Amino acid sequence: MIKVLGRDNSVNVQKVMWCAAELGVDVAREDVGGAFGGNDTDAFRAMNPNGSVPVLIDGDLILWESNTIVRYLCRQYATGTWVLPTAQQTGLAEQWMDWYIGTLNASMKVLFVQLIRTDASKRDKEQINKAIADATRLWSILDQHLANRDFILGQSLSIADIPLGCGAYRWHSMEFERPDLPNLKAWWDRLVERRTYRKNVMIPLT
Ligand SMILES: N[C@@H](CCC(=O)N[C@@H](CS)C(=O)NCC(=O)O)C(=O)O
Repeated sequence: MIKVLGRDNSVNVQKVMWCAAELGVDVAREDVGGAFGGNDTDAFRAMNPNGSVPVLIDGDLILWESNTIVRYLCRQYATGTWVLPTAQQTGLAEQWMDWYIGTLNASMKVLFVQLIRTDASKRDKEQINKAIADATRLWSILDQHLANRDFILGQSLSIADIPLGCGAYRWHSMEFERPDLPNLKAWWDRLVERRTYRKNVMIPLT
């Protein structure tokens, strides 16, 4: 069976677990990283020299980088609407996946570290306000894109929704004054309806 190494409260592990669940692929997850440790051993670093989670093991294949793992799962196991029909659709899906990890993730990470991992007395308000402003500007881009679509590529959930969907849980669950982004909220509500999303992504923020 496919194995995923990584704690369930990691946003990057959540991408992989949610994607596998949507594809109907059985995965055995092992707690590694964070409070569980185990990601700084020689054996782990032989698999992923970065010492980070997730790591996926599928037969002889060992893969790290969450977006890459999601793409691999899709290429190898997708059926039905999860098979992207054209290079154009694949390009658009990957654009949104990489936009999350390469652009939006920076401000989301600051918010997460400040609001979840830092004691209230030690928070940096200036950093928080800047991160809210940056993230708002970026989530607004997705909000506009979703004005006439149920999901990021259109009618069906796809890998394009996976990284941003994981980030959207954090955006809608952390405590701060959130701007009104109705299309984004409606899309997030559609994700929350899915049992796979609730089970693999909506895990208490710690
Ligand atoms: N770009 C990598 C980032 C991986 C990463 O930073 N993972 C974090 C968890 S979200 C990690 O391993 N942190 C150390 C730990 O959990 O001990 C990916 O997308 O997989």
